[in-house]
Amino acid sequence: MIRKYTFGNPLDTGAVIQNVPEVSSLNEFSKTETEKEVIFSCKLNEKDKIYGLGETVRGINKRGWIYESYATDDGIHTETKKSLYCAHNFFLIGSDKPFGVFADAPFKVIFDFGYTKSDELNMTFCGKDFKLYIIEGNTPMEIIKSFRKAIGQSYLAPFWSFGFMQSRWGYKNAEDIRRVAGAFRRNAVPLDAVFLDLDYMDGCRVFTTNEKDFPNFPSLVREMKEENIRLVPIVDAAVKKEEGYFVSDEGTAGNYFCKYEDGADYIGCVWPGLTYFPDFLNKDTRNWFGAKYKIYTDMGIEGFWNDMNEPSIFYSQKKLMEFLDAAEELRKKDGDVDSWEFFKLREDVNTLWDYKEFYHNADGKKLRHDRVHNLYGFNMTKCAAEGLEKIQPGKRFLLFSRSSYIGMHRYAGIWTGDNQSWWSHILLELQQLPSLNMCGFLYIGSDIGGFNSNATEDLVLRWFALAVFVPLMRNHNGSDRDQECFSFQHLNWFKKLIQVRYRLLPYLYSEYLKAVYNADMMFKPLAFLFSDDEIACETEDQLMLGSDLMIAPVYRQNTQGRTVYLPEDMLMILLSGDQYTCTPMKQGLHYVNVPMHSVPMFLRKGSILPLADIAEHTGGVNQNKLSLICCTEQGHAFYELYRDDGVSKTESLEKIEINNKNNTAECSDKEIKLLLLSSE
Ligand code: MIG
Repeated sequence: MIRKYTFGNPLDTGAVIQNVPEVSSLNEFSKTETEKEVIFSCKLNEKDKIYGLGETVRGINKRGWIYESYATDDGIHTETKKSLYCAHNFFLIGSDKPFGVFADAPFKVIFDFGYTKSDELNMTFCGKDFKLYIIEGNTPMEIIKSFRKAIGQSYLAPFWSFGFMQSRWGYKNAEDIRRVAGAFRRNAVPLDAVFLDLDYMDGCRVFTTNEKDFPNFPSLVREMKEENIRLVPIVDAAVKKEEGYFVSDEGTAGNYFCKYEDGADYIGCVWPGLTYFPDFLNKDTRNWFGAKYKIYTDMGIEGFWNDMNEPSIFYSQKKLMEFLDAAEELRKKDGDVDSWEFFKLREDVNTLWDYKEFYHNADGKKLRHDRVHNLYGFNMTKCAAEGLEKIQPGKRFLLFSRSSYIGMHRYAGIWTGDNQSWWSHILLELQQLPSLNMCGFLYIGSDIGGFNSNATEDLVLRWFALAVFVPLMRNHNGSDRDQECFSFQHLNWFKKLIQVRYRLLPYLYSEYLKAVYNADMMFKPLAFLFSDDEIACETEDQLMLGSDLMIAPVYRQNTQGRTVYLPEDMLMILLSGDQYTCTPMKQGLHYVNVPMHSVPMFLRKGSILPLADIAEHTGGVNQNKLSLICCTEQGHAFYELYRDDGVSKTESLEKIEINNKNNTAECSDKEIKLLLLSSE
């Protein structure tokens, strides 16, 4: 059951697409109105847990911190941060009477989850036009499923985008791309895509290519495709301001850019220098910008990542000038500047100030950016998805974005931005997975090895052993030290880990499809399945992947393995390349040894883990030959495999039953050859 409560005269954010009955009051919260804000409060019982908020810092249980939903380009994701790149305003209170909340507002919303007072929840809307949805259900999963149905089916990523992908900010030319691709193929390390960062463009001008360093770009795309490697270019939100550059000219002529209050085009600065910002809240702008992706699809491109769409603004000319004037004033003091004056000056050029400087024309309505800020990345990526659908109807493209709002999950995935090569960020990724799933984002992932800071080999190896389970499996890096697997000592260990990914693909894509079609979560906290088990409910470094498999990656340095909590008897499987071992384990706490080249996972009783043979790219995965690891219960095990063509949007879903009774395996699809692996 969902109820909607409307305050003021809100804009349709596009998040909820189901008709929801309207109510005029809410009994879950008390309400306080101030001049500019509306605050909703409720009491928290000692044992209540709070789940959700998608891409945010800290644990799976969000209680005990204050979060600000306001898309922010911040590359230092420490546990004290309040905002990251996205605005995912859905959460649920898990108590005796659980309920979910979706704060549907395009401006800042503050979630104080027991931060100011440990037994109080306060939700502050920094504006007076919004919708508030309350979702009831008996269990967290019931609540999440109703919410997910209300916001619509999640984006379907192509099968190839579940392959391993390599990226780096620093591949400067076509030779770099060939070198990287060549290293993977020569060493038979599986790979499906290489990403192109800023350098493939001509001076960071969107929708161009750099002819000097990437001569004959389409032929490079073709050459790679022949190796079964796709190239995935970055698309930045801002457009270089430059007469004669077609995107700049068309944008100014068509009134497609955000404007100052007086109607002049707003100018900021990002990578290309001075830039305009497409007004993605405007339908005409969306049609125009979305159609531009054809420039790349005509060159053979099938995937994109949209960046800098919070939007990230380094500075604006206007603010920079004010800053320089202020600095000039201080110069008169001859270096004898009061510390506070100095700090104030340093902090003065910031994006927050600029968000109040420019306006959107949302199909006739003039809206100041800060009032609708959280919708920018969503609408950029929506326009890309809609553009791509017009360019090649019915085709699944890879598309993911850095910034997003709930609703964007129908159009694309996300990656979690500029994380760090920190051990704690392996755990952060794990903890973000279920929170993102709750908000509809299923095609997700973090930069393996960390984007900022220098990584060590053991960190990257351990990170891989988590990433083999995550839909978007991409090693990306922007620091000095190379972190491709061939940059370290033990390429063979990395190879074994990546091979495990390809063995898991039938299971992973199946669990992904199930989550898409059943409005389910691919990754669940243990608490959602073992709600009577107090230890399971507090376990935040293990997850359920689907309902049959538990994952527990190692995320600490200098360890041989880790302690794992089993909420029930399970079968531990250690996969490494084409090798595996199985160990039945009893309910309880165990220390398990995990070699650097191995991936541990735990299968529930009565379940089957189907494995493909190793392949060097997704096209080589034979879905008609599956090896089964069975954890039988009274001689019986079962798995329902979801499968489709992985390419087209038209539904081709097959549901295949795989049964194992008394050591004979059967499959409802007679084409599939089954091989029983021993779980002794
Ligand atoms: O200001 O394009 O998060 O993945 O490599 C940095 C360069 C801009 C931020 C993205 C990162 C990407 C980088 N971009």
